[in-house]
Amino acid sequence: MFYDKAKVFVKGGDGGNGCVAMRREKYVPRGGPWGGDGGGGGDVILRADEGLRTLVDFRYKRHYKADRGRHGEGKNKHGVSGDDLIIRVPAGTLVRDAETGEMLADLVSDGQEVVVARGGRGGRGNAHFATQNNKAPRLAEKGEPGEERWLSLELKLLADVGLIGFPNAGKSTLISKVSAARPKIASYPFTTIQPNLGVVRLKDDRSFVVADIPGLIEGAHAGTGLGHEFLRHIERTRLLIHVLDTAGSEGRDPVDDFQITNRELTLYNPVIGKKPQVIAANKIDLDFAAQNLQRLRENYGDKYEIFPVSAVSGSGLDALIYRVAHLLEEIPPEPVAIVETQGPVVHTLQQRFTITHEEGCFVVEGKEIERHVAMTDLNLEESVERLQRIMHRMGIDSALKDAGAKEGDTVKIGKFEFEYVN
Ligand SMILES: Nc1nc2c(ncn2[C@@H]2O[C@H](COP(=O)(O)OP(=O)(O)OP(=O)(O)O)[C@@H](O)[C@H]2O)c(=O)[nH]1
Ligand SMILES: [Mg+2]
Repeated sequence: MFYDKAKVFVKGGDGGNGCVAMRREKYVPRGGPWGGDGGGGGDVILRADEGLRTLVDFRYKRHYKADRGRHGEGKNKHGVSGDDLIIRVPAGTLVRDAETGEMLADLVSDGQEVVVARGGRGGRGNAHFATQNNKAPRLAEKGEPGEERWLSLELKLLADVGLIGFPNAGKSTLISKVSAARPKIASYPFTTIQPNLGVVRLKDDRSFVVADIPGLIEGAHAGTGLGHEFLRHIERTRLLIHVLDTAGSEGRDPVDDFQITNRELTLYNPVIGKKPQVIAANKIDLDFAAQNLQRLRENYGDKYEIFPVSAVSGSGLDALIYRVAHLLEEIPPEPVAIVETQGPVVHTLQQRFTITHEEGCFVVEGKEIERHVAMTDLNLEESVERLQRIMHRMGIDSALKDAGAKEGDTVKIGKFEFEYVN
């Protein structure tokens, strides 16, 4: 099976900081705290889109960040929330956390969404922290940092277009010219023994997937040659490019070749035989090609579009692929059938924090506490005091003691470093 893969970095927007402000107005003596909350950061969301077929876009842009929340302001003014960032991916994309391999979503149907990085909460302004004892707290939270992670995206490629034709007609040469696929090319039959997939990307951003399969010969439907084994790979394509050796360089006649190949297709599977086809009249650079092109036009010109091309020199290929892209827009994609659908993603509850110890330095790690540290303005004494209360509540104090922390030892949590006091 062929997969298109991409690795992208996503980061939710940071929350805005809460504000420390005191009410100071005429006629309002000793006003209370008046600092607004920061706005929440935007989420990064992946959304399945049936109109997209490949992950090529992610080769060019790999970093995605949602908007941050604005900071809170005085007069209790709350910061505006950051906008979510919606990234469109093809329907059928599997989304995993690149580091842990955890499956986050299997985006099957059009419009299906998954939040891959949450925006941070806005920090609360000092208005939230007033108590009986402290009516004018100089204390506010910083915004919570947005979640960030690397994602691995994986898409089972379904070919939109199949290349068919006799061995040596130039199918692999053609796919190598219009896509990044690099199949083996040689002047003997059955050079291709495995199908190749290539993504064709047009200048106007449209893209489609082409399958190059081994050549078909007479009797292919009954197992002669190699091609029959691979015909199933083009069963779900929407259109076929019938590649002909217009020069008849093997001593055959392209007018006959066209008929023979089509007969084999229909005998193998009438559905494939009925797929729309365009003719790539290849090897137009060689002698006799012009004559044979004329004959092809006389025989098939009224039923099929014929594109004279040279896969080797590249001439005529643009006209062919732009026409194919246009035709594909009129043929709806086959619905993506994915059998093993994952249920909703369940996050396992993790141990809240861990403590490691090295030469008088204790390092506390854990998402929750690190988040609290990130949200604390370490320059504000009251904020730090509040952080200490949180650590106490989470049991970090006693865990440090159990781990052997003594007066004067250093404790590190994220960027926060302090001396342990008993
Ligand atoms: N002169 C000329 N030679 C071509 C052209 N296209 C392909 N060839 C040559 O034809 C030979 C066969 O090309 P391939 O691309 O391997 O043909 P294929 O259809 O993939 O063949 P199989 O994999 O065996 O089915 C190679 O020697 C190519 O260089 C063309 O436009 N002009
Ligand atoms: Mg080939």
